[in-house]
Amino acid sequence: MTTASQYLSPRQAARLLGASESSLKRWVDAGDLAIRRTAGGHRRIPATEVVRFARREGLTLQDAGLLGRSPPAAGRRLTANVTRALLDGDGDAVQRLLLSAHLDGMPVAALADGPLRLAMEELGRLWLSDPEGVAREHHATLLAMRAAEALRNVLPAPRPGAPTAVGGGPAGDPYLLPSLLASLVLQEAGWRTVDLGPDTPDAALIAAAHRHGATLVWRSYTGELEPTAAAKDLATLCRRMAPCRVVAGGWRAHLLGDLDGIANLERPATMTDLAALARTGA
Ligand code: B12
Repeated sequence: MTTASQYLSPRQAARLLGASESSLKRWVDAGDLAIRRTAGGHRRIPATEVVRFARREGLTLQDAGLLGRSPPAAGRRLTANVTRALLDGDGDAVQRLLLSAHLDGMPVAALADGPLRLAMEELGRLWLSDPEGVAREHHATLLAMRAAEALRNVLPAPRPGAPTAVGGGPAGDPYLLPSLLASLVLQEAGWRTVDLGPDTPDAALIAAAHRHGATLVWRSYTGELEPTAAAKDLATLCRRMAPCRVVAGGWRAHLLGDLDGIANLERPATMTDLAALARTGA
């Protein structure tokens, strides 16, 4: 069976788009649909490319079975499968599971708050009992990142004139996934995003935000931090960025205390909350 991480023949792609093979050829010739050639010279179209094209053109996918979509898996089962795939180091499976769930209607924010967060939490306990635990955790982080980037391929591209959001983790914070996921959630809500990744000092974030004309910056507080200093830095960041919105979240964000009275600071607890607030302004 063809899976969402694989390739379709022109005939399959046309069927999926509910179009004729000659229309498909026209789109390919016009450069609207990227095509690859197999070693034997056969034309193949990445499934993710077909989904992206369908979204852009407002077409409804006609035969989702071609993407290997499974019926909506119960959340717990999806989490168990993602955890298993990450533990096994099976990157294709992680990608397929997340992509299928997303194509079945699960927003990126729900994938982040549910299966991805829970699977990584489970992985984070391995080091206590398994000498290879740290290695498996590192590998899993990279596999989860690749799968998250594959989701970006099927998100709608930002519309011309879409507002820009720039963000990353604070200086000294090594965590990659939370900031990457925040950028995907914002993109899904219609923003153009620039993820600066982990360990991004305030001065660098501010310079990048100005260069990109950002109207929102995000911070993910996940790594170890000194609460008083981090809260002071965040207040200064808000002051220097005003009136740009500053969105602070992450596992350790609650350690920063109340920070009341900063007009341009928003503190959503989850990616789902981020998605909700991102819809205002996009
Ligand atoms: C992977 C990992 C690492 C990797 C990171 C690799 C990388 N480059 O990304 C490395 C190896 C660097 C690492 C290091 C350490 N780690 Co670590 N790590 C993890 C692990 C397993 C997963 C983190 C992750 O990516 N989660 C996935 C994200 C998506 O989930 P999340 O962080 O919960 O984020 C959610 C929300 O907070 C929110 N959110 C996050 N960011 C944002 C931003 C915005 C704007 C919004 C709105 C929301 C939001 O949405 C997300 C989805 O719901 C966690 C386990 C866990 N429970 O989190 C341990 C964990 C956090 N690490 C831990 C520890 C102990 C350490 C080390 C001290 C280990 C050591 N001895 O060196 C160091 C400290 C590093 C530091 N400077 O802070 C402990 C912390 C325990 C504690 N209470 O303090 C944990 C909980 C593991 C454990 N059970 O012991 N770690």
